Amino acid sequence: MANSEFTTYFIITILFFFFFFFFFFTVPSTAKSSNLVQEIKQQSQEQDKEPFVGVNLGTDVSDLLSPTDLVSFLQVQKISHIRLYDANPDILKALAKTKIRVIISVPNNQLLAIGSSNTTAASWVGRNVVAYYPETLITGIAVGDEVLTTVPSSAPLLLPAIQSLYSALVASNLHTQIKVSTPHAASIILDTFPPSQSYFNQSLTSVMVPLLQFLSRTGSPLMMNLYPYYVFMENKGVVPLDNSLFKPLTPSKEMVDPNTLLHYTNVLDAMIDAAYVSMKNLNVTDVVVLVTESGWPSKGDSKEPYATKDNADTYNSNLIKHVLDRSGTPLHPEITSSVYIYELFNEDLRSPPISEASWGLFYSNSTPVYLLHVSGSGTFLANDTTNQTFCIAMDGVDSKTLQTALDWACGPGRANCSEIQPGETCYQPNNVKNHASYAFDSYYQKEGKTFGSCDFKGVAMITTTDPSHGSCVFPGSKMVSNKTRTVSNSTESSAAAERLYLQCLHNIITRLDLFYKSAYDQLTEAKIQIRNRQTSSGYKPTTGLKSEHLNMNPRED
Ligand SMILES: *[C@@H]1O[C@H](CO)[C@@H](O)[C@H](O)[C@H]1NC(C)=O
Ligand SMILES: *[C@@H]1O[C@H](CO)[C@@H](O)[C@H](O)[C@H]1NC(C)=O
Ligand SMILES: *[C@@H]1O[C@H](CO)[C@@H](O)[C@H](O)[C@H]1NC(C)=O
Ligand SMILES: *[C@@H]1O[C@H](CO)[C@@H](O)[C@H](O)[C@H]1NC(C)=O
Ligand SMILES: *[C@@H]1O[C@H](CO)[C@@H](O)[C@H](O)[C@H]1NC(C)=O
Ligand SMILES: *[C@@H]1O[C@H](CO)[C@@H](O)[C@H](O)[C@H]1NC(C)=O
Ligand SMILES: *[C@@H]1O[C@H](CO)[C@@H](O)[C@H](O)[C@H]1NC(C)=O
Ligand SMILES: CC(=O)N[C@H]1CO[C@H](CO)[C@@H](O)[C@@H]1O
Repeated sequence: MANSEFTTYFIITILFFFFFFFFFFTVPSTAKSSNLVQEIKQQSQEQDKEPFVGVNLGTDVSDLLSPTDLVSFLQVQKISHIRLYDANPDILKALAKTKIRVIISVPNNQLLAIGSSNTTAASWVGRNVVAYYPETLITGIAVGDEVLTTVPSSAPLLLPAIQSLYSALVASNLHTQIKVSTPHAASIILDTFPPSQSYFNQSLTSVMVPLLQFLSRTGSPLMMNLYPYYVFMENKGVVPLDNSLFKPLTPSKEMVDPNTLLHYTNVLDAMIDAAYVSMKNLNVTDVVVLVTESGWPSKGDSKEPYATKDNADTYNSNLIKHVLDRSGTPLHPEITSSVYIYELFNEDLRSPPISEASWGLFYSNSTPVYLLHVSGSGTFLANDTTNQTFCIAMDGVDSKTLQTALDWACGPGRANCSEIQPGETCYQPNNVKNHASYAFDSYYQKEGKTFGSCDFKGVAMITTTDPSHGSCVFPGSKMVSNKTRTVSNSTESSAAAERLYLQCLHNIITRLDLFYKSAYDQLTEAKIQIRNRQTSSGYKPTTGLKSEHLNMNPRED
């Protein structure tokens, strides 16, 4: 980071501190020994065993929400884990008595002070941890950020700083609840693909060996900032975009590790396994990888054509599903790494390139940058726009096939098709595609948008664009309908619905059989494919992927 940029950031941080200090000084301090706190603590310890998705909270934002609004926003979005790049006292105060767990950070510019004095480390812990815990559920201290690659001159201070902070936690008897570690750039690992041949840059061995031994001894995670985006950008032509975005791949496109014959369907898993292999090379096998940053920018200049909302949406949606699926990695299916998405808000104050200001899931006013597709993954980010998905008919499907699906939806599918009857608000345009879209969406919403309820034998697709038009409001839309019905009109419509139902029924009886049979066939076919995939091993490996400096723009807060 350039000096001037750093200075700007520093000044802004100071300003924020002052701002929050004066305005939120009056937040009442809370009683330490309440039952609620005990309860929350217990719950948090149980929940911490499950893999989770958290978010990074960078504050280079011109109009950041106030700490209390921020915390309400996190709660509404069901965000339960955050990482701060500092130990912002007002945010920590506002998090009190919530179930939100937080990793706080020692900025790189404080390493010198903390690494060279046990007293400074102890007072840092007193001021930033003991003062808030357990009302605020601090779960970890990230000491510096990408120190070994961005400020190598501070490398000798890293372990002393970590150890002093740990000692201070021990003195307060908080070392079992709060873990100390340090986030690394992916570039400390060389030869990421195939993962089985990865190793830590040997120039760093003298730091990595004692660090890993510390992590192992204290049950702390190896923190890694892993960006398939940069791997893709620097290895275009070698790493397929789909592979970076967790999209399903044809077997020929999967990366196969020639030494282990493990199949890698996505770059992130390969990067995580590379970390496990690198640790094993240093004889450390009991340290878990925690992904402290991962994400995809939604906007970039002409040099970053893949920084689009669509790709960012795909990456982050698939990332969330991948973590919550708990399927681990090919090498360690039993361990699913938790991931902190980089990042919650677009940080408009970050300097160019444009992508630097475009990693957020939300704009700073808390409106979503794009609509994630994570329904079916529990409640995480549920009140984002994730519920505003619609099911519509695909383009380019012949009308006969669509009609069959439409008949099924309005008949046995029990979709509410009253609005697509003649004279009703969604009747126009009067074509099978429009009517099918309405019926599909009705069915999809009625089924709670579960996985598979928007398929209709492959002729339906999920969209985040509200298909409502004119006065026609789709079932999934939150728009308020403008129409006012008279009694006679609604009677007419239910009569019409009945007519349609009867009309459909005779088609259905013959077609239903076909529908289920074909669904069954598809299922059988899929099962056979899965079996084949598991037993075959002869896929051609992708050529070796050299992991250069993968994280090009680390934060240095
Ligand atoms: C800090 O304390 C540890 C033991 O807790 C000790 O080994 C180390 O020498 C101390 N460092 C300094 C700089 O005082
Ligand atoms: C390994 O680390 C050293 C020291 O930080 C650095 O100079 C070198 O470029 C790194 N090697 C690679 C291949 O990244
Ligand atoms: C790891 O263990 C092997 C076998 O015990 C040993 O030869 C090697 O030196 C060890 N490596 C490190 C970094 O401790
Ligand atoms: C069907 O949809 C219409 C219009 O949205 C609504 O008035 C009606 O109550 C719905 N019918 C059922 C059975 O849900
Ligand atoms: C989103 O949809 C799910 C399932 O339909 C529902 O349980 C949940 O309450 C909805 N969330 C919001 C915020 O509407
Ligand atoms: C409802 O009416 C308002 C004002 O007439 C219009 O702006 C809005 O688009 C209408 N909504 C729908 C769903 O038609
Ligand atoms: C209701 O029906 C009457 C006559 O059948 C028609 O004139 C009127 O436009 C209808 N209203 C709506 C909202 O469709
Ligand atoms: C971003 C967003 O849609 N927020 C909404 C979440 O849900 C609450 C209450 O249901 C609304 O008030 C927010 O506007």
